[in-house]
Amino acid sequence: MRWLCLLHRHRELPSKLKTQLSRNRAAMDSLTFKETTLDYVNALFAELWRDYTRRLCPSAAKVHALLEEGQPLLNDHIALRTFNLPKVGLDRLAAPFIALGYVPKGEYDFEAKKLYAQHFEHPNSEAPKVFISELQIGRCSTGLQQKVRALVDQVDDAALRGSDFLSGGRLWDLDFATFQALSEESEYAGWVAAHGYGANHFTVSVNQLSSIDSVKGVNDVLRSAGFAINEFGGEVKGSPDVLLEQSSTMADEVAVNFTDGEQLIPGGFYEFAKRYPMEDGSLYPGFVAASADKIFESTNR
Ligand code: OOG
Ligand code: NI
Repeated sequence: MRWLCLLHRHRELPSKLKTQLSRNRAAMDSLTFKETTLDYVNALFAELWRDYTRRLCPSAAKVHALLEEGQPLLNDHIALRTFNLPKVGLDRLAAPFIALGYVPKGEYDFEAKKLYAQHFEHPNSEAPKVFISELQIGRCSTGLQQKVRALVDQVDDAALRGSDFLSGGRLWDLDFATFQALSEESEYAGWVAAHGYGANHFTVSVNQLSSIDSVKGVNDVLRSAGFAINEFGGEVKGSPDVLLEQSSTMADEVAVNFTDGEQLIPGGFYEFAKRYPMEDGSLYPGFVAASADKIFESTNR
């Protein structure tokens, strides 16, 4: 197989080799694997984007209108949320990304929020990073555990095969009182219970922007357009010292159908990230737990 990898670097194949290769479909598949995978990655993110803008963060279009400068905005990462029960845990959400070549990179613990998270990167740096967190329900009250188990018990395991569920919303029925009870103990638990699966945010890469070069600058543009910026722990989270600066809007208020009627609750938000180079010159690819802790608050009204 080694020769195939070498060929991969040489786009122009001698015609004799081309003929040999075309006889061997497996070899051709392997040759185009990289491009094909990125197509699948893009298709998955397109689906996540469609759901996010329709259901969780309708104001995303306005954010784009304010920041776009000709080329499409680069998405630094998305974030997904879940409960740590085996049927729906972080690993289940990660599986479709791993199948596309994503690799687990960093681990993060959020003591007070009782959350555990991992981030995933794709070998192709054009692919956005993925941040997945899960609520450690064993660290929560018995009441919360019972409520969350009752929701997840409604889920057919087959619903989490493939990747459609990632932008499929809620897989269980929920009444408003249960949402309120969950939110009282854990704002995060209420959010996942109400919205189910979908990108909680997309993230504009501030590095790409040419007319605005700072996260603070992005905040100013958004504020003057009427957006509320997440001020928990300050309007800019992180610093050049930790190689990452971030900010976010406060989540849109969106209508959710509970079994006993529709209610307006916080949905998704938009994030902005500026990455700084490491010693080797490449941009820091990870996350910063202290900053992430404050970004979570974007859904806390
Ligand atoms: C994730 C918050 C963390 C980041 O960029 O640090 C995060 C969430 O709100 O679910 O996205
Ligand atoms: Ni984020």
